[in-house]
Amino acid sequence: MTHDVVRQTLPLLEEQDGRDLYYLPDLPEEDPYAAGHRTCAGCGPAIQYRWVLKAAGQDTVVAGPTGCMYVANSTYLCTPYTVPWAHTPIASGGSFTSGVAAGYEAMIRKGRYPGRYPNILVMAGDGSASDIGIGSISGALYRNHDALFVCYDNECYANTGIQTSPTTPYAGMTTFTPFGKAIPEGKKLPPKNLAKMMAEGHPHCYVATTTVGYPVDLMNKTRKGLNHVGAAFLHCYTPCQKGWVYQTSMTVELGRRVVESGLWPVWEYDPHERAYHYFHPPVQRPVADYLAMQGRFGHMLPEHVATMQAGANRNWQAIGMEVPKALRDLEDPARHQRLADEEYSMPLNRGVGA
Ligand SMILES: Cc1ncc(C[n+]2csc(CCOP(=O)(O)OP(=O)(O)O)c2C)c(N)n1
Ligand code: SF4
Ligand SMILES: [Mg+2]
Repeated sequence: MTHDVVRQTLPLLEEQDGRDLYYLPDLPEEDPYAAGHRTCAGCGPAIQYRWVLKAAGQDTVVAGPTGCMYVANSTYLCTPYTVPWAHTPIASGGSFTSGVAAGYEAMIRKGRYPGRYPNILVMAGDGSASDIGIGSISGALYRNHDALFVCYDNECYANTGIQTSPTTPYAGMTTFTPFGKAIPEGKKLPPKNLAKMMAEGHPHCYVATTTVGYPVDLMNKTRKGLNHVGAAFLHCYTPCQKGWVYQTSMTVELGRRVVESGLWPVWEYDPHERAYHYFHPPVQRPVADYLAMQGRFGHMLPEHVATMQAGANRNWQAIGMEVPKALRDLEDPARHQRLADEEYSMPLNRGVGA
């Protein structure tokens, strides 16, 4: 006799007039990622882990490939997880999670697991999801296992000493992309567009991008990804305080500025409509407003800032937004100084004590 697999539907949080994209007064009380881990102060991935798991709730099984969020969260006999969690090798986040999903399906069908189908997710770093483990995640998406595959993107291999990864931005300094006379920008290549690769390559999957600057957006996309019957991929921007060198309190502010400067388009791909839905931020600002907050960009010369602005302007067009003349003009290197000497607007008071 086969048994039905009963799936859960998580309710979405309200987004009123776009305001709640920023603020979430009533977070769910449950905390499957509790206090007591050892990540750096202001760690973006830790914020993302907490919000994703709050959105997923207690009936959740989570996997974590090797990276900061494995090492800092799994000291012997000490863990912040109040739900089942497993470490996987860095290349195996996708295949391990496929196995968990297939295992629960089979056990429920055979009557060997009495509960509902749990929320199954993996949170892999950018080194894992966009590089070493991309094959196993792509395979899991292609086979359409019912699970959520999250990439927490701190734009470097942080745990092994801040080395460059495919998602490290142009001119982002890492220990493997130092700047000097031969290569003054540090990193020459643009970042790999991981989320678009996943959406274009697996058109039957729910795919979305988000940042730690938008808690409601992040939590709702987590729930949409888990509610989607089949595979879903979420790409989340998560600043790394240690690797990027910025004021500890600015993690969430960076999560908004990266969007407002056109460097991280926020969107959702709907597999039923086969269409992208882009978020159009109410503020458009120069890239220098974002770059100048971080030590990893301090070496940039005027031509590098101008190159970055040209890329951001292309992104604005790609998501269907006008590029204001003031931002077009900033494609001219003559409009810039060395980044270390650039002026930038101080963080706005958004009412969250920044
Ligand atoms: C096959 C393999 N190669 C290299 C490593 C060494 N290693 C451990 S953690 C890590 C960094 C992972 O980077 P990422 O996935 O971006 O996570 P982060 O450390 O940034 O959180 C590396 C390279 C490994 N564990 N396995
Ligand atoms: S090095 Fe970066 S990603 Fe790792 S714990 Fe510290 S802030 Fe978080
Ligand atoms: Mg990383």
